Amino acid sequence: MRGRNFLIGIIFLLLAGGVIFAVSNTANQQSNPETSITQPTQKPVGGSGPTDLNNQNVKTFEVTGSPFQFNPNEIRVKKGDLVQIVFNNQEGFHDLTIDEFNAKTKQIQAGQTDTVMFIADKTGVFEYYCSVDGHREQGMVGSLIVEE
Ligand SMILES: [Cu+2]
Repeated sequence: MRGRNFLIGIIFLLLAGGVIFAVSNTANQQSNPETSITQPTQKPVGGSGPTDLNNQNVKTFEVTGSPFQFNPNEIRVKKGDLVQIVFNNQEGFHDLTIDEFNAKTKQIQAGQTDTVMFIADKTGVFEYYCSVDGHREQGMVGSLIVEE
């Protein structure tokens, strides 16, 4: 009689353990999609840029390059903004450079994309340009306007 109770006890414990395991497993599965949704939005940061994105106001711009212009050729931000420029090269061989913020994409072929990030920590009008030989002189420039 005692042995039988013991056995029932063991079985009960195993069942209870199995139920707890199953419950915690489904709980994990339910919370997983949430974390995989929030993670990408927290790290759109590519390449060389500041890593502490907390409390930063991220402004993202898509700029396309072609011979010999940028579109748009004017970007307006506020001082302190974390600026992300996604440079899409449509035609030719180009980059996007802003000397004052040490921002520079790779020089890329048509169809390629590169992204730079920087903090617009000073006000003024700054030129972004293509640093491939002669392109700046041919008008491949734009204005980054940082307002107070
Ligand atoms: Cu160029």
